[in-house]
Amino acid sequence: MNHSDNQASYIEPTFLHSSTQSATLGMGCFWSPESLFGHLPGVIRTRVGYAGGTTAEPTYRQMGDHTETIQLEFDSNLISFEEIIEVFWNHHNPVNINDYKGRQYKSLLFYTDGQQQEAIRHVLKNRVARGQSEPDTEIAPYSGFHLAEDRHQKYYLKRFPNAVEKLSEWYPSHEQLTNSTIAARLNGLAKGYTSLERIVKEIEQWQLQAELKKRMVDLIKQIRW
Ligand code: MHO
Repeated sequence: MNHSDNQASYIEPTFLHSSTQSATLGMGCFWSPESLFGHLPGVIRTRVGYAGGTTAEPTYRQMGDHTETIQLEFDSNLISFEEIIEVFWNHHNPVNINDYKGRQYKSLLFYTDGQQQEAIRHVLKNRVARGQSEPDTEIAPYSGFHLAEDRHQKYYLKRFPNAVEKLSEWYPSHEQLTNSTIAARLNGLAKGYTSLERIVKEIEQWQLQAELKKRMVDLIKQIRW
């Protein structure tokens, strides 16, 4: 195969993981939490969007009764839903003082099934046992997700044009960049949650051909931040 062929298909998350779950979370402006979760090994994909409301076709300017949310796909063999929600509660203040921006910045946690619901109960119980207060988070069954505009996806990564330019060799479309695991990690790096060294070490563990991993590492080492 020619090296200029579309290599992105080789690193689509579904090729790497067998046991995937999703989580959808609201914790204020969605830019930072996308970086936060994107840096965690086991997280396959991060996307930002609007959820929890009834307004049809929400946009950033007109999200109606929706909330800014992050949607994660993760490999539950590598990181559990419980770990995800510990990170969620440890990294935002769920109290929405004076209903600031209405529902836009609500602390919101969705579950997709009974197991996730049970995991939430368990984490809440442990938190209370540790003396932490009951968070003022709305907990609800998952009811859908509206993908936000491209400019909001991987927001901090996009502050670095050279990173976006280098990644476009592997991920030519917005959609591919949005869905990319590497872009999620680098979005975490752009916000200071991880280091290039940690990302490289993680890539070396991935179940991919050695040649592809080498090319991927070479590419991200060329990025000028
Ligand atoms: N930091 C922005 C919020 C953007 S976030 C996508 C602001 O100060 O308005 O809600």
